[in-house]
Amino acid sequence: MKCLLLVDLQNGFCPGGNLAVAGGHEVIPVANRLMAEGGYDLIVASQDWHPADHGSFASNHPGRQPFEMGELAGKPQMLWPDHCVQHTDDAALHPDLDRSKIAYIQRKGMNRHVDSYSAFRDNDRTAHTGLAEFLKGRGVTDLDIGGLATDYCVQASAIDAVEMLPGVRVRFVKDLSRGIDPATIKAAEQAMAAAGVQTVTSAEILHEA
Ligand code: VGL
Ligand code: ZN
Repeated sequence: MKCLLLVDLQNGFCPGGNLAVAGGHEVIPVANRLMAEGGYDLIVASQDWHPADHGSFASNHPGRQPFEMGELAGKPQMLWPDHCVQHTDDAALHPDLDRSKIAYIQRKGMNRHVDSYSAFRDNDRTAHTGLAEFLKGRGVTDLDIGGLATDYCVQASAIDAVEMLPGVRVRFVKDLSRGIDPATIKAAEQAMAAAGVQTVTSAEILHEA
C-alpha cells in the first residue's frame, strides 16, 4: 500500500504568499505528475491552518519581528510572519494543484499555544492530528513525503512518520520539496537520513511505477 503525503502545498509558501519559499511553486507540477503516474494507492495532503491569533506569529508578540527566535508556551519558537490564516487565500492549496486524487487533507496548527510543523503531531509531541491512525488503518507500507518547506514541515513530518508508523518505509522526495534556508535545508536532510528516512527523486519513483 503505497502512499504519497504532500506537505503544505499552499499559496502562503509559494512566491506571492506570506511565508514564501523560493521556488515553492515549482513543486506543483512535480506533485501533479507523481499523483498521476507515481503508482500510489493513496494520496494525502497536509494544510497549515492557523487562527489569526496564533502564537507562532511575530505579530502576536509585541515588539518582535518575523524570523526572530521567541518563545511559545515557554519553549523556543521561530516567530513567523502571519501565514496560512484559516479561510484566507494564503491558506488555500495552490490553485494549480490537482486535488482530484487527494483522498484526505490533514489540517494542523489550529492550537494557538503550540506550533505544528509535522502533519502527525504538535511540536510539543502531545496532541496527535490523527493522520498516523488514518494511514495505519489503510494499511500503508510505503510513505513518500515532499512539499513545503523541507527544513520545517517536511522534515518534521518525515521524522515523525518513521517513529509513529513502525515498519513503514519512509522516503523524502527531494525535487518535490523546497526549503526556507540553505543551512537548515542541509541540516534537515542530514537529520532525516539519520532518522532512517531514505531520499528519492520523482524520476526514480516514476521509473519504479
Ligand atoms: C511551515 C513554518 C511555519 C511549513 C509552516 O509548512 O514548513 N513552516 N509554518
Ligand atoms: Zn505555520
